[in-house]
Amino acid sequence: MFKLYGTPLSPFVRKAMLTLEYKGLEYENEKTFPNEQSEPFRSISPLGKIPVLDHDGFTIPDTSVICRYLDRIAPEKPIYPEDPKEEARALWLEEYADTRLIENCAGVFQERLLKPKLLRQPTDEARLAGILDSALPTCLDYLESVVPESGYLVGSHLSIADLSVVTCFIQAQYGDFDVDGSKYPRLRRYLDAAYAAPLVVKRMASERANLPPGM
Ligand SMILES: N[C@@H](CCC(=O)N[C@@H](CS)C(=O)NCC(=O)O)C(=O)O
Repeated sequence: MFKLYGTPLSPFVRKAMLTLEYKGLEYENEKTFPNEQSEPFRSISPLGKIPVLDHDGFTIPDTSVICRYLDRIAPEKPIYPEDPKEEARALWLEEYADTRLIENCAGVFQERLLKPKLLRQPTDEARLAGILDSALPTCLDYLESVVPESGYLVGSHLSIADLSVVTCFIQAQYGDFDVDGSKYPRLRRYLDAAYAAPLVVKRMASERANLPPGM
């Protein structure tokens, strides 16, 4: 049995959930928030981060490790390309999404939605402007240069690259940010196709149905 510790509004938890769901693996979600300090949680997540996967008592943190593990034990719908160069490319895009892209997409989410609507804290307007005017456009320029005319980010199948990138843009959507198709036509087409995929439609419907009050 699989149990995933975390909260679905975390982009990393979403990435792990999308992987489990893509592979048709049933799981329970153990609601756990970032910075959970309890000793049992810290013992399975030494960095204090979500998500953590529990597979029949075997626990492992970090989505890069979790997704790879899931791919090894449920290889039917592989998310890591066979071809070494394609795999390297997919791993790079995962790394890019997990660092630079999420920093900015989650920043928009935090400043426009989480802080003002849920935490009742003021928006850091300078931070938000820096993201929207400079940091995020730099990411979008880069992605526009690597997204294909159609299809998946790498090769001819969905891969860890798609799961990692799409979860970031879903996060930004919660902060009322979406990609302008007149500036980034390829990325826009790619995201439209991703958002229409049953896997993503289902995940987003589940998230929206469980949004905390005020969000
Ligand atoms: N590299 C980790 C990142 C996970 C991560 O940063 N999770 C956030 C929530 S979205 C968190 O738990 N933050 C709490 C902290 O950094 O202390 C992964 O891929 O799972």
